Amino acid sequence: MSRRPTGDNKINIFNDLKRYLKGGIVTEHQPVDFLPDGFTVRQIDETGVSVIDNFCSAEEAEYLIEAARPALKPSRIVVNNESVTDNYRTSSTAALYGQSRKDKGLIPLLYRGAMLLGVPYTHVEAVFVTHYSSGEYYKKHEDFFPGFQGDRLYTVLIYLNDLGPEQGGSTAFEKLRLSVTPKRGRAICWTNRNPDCSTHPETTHEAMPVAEGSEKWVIQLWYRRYELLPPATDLPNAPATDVTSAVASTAELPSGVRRLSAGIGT
Ligand SMILES: O=C(O)CCC(=O)C(=O)O
Repeated sequence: MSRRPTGDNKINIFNDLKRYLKGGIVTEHQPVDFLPDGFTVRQIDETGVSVIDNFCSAEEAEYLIEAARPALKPSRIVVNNESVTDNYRTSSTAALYGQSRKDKGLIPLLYRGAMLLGVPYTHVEAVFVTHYSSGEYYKKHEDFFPGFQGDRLYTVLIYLNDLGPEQGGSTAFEKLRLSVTPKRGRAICWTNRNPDCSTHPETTHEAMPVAEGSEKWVIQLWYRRYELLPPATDLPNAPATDVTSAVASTAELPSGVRRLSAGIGT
């Protein structure tokens, strides 16, 4: 026998509707409501890498570059469990989100990455913006640490500026025969480690040298299987937007994403 809704239920639904029309159901984690116009997810053939155009807006990218610029320091890598500067990676890096600094401009991006990957945004590692000047690069590496099982499940790499085909700075995956040209707002993401702790060695990648007179800006988000950072307080409001194209997929590779016949280009 079906039960008629009670008056109380009607009032709750009405209140929820009012809150929704006023700007979304208000939850503690509201910024996830906002996706930039043209946010589009595509899988790149059978590579396991996805490309997300308009992962962030031009305004967000510009803001993050300027927030990072005064804080840049030589990038580091981990060798024998020690964090060192080395010719293997010649870029500069600024910490934007971690224990000591939580730049709120980054939080919507943390939410979007978490939403795509199905993990809470609090599982993200400290977040860095990386800047490459002319000639700078990061040689072949993986984003997981062999032998350490509690680490990075996923990488989301976000390009904050455009580079033309002659300007170098692409991200090259030699084993996957894949090269991605930086485009402002574009992200690429992939899995480093599976739930059974096995790794994805095919994701070896490198940042190719940036050509004379050019520069490159990126953000790396690494999500782990456990919480690393407590939730942020005083979250920013989601900006108003018209989402003209929501999550979509197409067989065609977006411009600047190339499968390589042999070797790696720039
Ligand atoms: O800048 C890139 O294209 C790749 C950066 C990267 O692989 C890293 O920071 O781990």
